[in-house]
Amino acid sequence: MFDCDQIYMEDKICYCLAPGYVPLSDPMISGEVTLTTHSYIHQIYYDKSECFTRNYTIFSGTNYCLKFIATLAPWPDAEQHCKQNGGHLVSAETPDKLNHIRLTTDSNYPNIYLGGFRPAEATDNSVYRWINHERVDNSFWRPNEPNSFNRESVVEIYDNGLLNNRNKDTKFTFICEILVTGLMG
Ligand SMILES: [Ca+2]
Repeated sequence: MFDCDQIYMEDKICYCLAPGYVPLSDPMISGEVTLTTHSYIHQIYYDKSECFTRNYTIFSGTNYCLKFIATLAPWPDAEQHCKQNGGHLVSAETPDKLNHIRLTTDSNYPNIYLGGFRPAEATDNSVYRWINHERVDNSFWRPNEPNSFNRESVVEIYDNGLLNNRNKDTKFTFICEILVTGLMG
């Protein structure tokens, strides 16, 4: 998590608006570095009871719960749906979390959106981040991914359990995540 610049409440949800300062090297201006500010909204935490109320899948010993959404939507609409349900598209920061995501998938849908994207400031196609701004681990990708085919810029989990980048306008099902206070029992 970042230090918070602003915190505000909306309904029962507490949001933190944090800046990410990303150095952009311009090849035309050799040796110079400019700073651009990008805002990322971070949900803070719900009470654990929200996972039950909203019928999310629980993984004991974690501080999150997940839900597979069997609705086909472009990636931005999928993220909007998750936000309206108290969270975000899921971030797979660790191998354990990726395994929990695999357990949440539905084999009827071989392509499922997760909360990974190529940041606008990325100059290298191999740099992807999760919604919470952590780097996507290179070992999670399918062989030869992420590629640069068809302006692909967001992350799906494929039926073999590895990641692929896709064009954000393609309609897929998706997995939402809610963060909770404390660990799930
Ligand atoms: Ca791809």
